[in-house]
Amino acid sequence: MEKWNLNQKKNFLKYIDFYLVTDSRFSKKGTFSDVKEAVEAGCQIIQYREKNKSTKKMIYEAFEIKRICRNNAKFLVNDRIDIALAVDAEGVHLGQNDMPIEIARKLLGEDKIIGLTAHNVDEAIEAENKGADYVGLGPIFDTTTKKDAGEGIGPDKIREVKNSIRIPVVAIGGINMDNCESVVQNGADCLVAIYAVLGSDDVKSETKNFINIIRKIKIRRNHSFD
Ligand code: TZP
Ligand code: MG
Repeated sequence: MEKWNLNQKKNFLKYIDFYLVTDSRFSKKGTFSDVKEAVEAGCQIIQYREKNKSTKKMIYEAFEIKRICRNNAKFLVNDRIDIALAVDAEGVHLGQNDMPIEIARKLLGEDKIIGLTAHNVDEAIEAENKGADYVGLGPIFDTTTKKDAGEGIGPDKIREVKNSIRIPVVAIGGINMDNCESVVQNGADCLVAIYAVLGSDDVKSETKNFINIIRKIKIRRNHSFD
């Protein structure tokens, strides 16, 4: 895997649009197949997220997912700094109750991507001030994928958060093909859709559908700012 520097990292994050988070509960053909298909479709970030697997199993799966991503997608690990370090992943995604970001940054170094979950403007500003590379904002809509996610905050909140921070905003939670337009229209830089992609019959074409619609709306959105 190519090594990169801080500027390359920041540049990469400027142009993200669709981000896949794995979830073996919904996978029809297995997580490796999901990742392969999403990367083939042009997905730029894969986050390995598993809540109930042994560390040994997770290390094995993380190595394999990193291999599948190669130079075509960045590979992050949810929560588990130890696994990210063990497989030399490109970063981690942390929740509000995970390892404090200052400590995670010391362990991982400046070149790694650290994303932090935020539910509101205050948490987003704090995440930026503490050195997060992007904010994962959500849940935008109600979702059953994450049981303790709470109620959807609504797409209007994305604009509020976008107006308060400079780092990219990755929207997550209950996003599907029918509501993703409002998410991007309200300023999201990137979005995650777990069930909408993994629960579909064709991960590759569903990923492509998301990427196409996100890019189309971004072009329209950018023109309307002219
Ligand atoms: N964090 C906030 S909502 C969520 C996570 C991991 C789950 C999103 O899943 P889905 O299926 O796209 O609603
Ligand atoms: Mg977490």
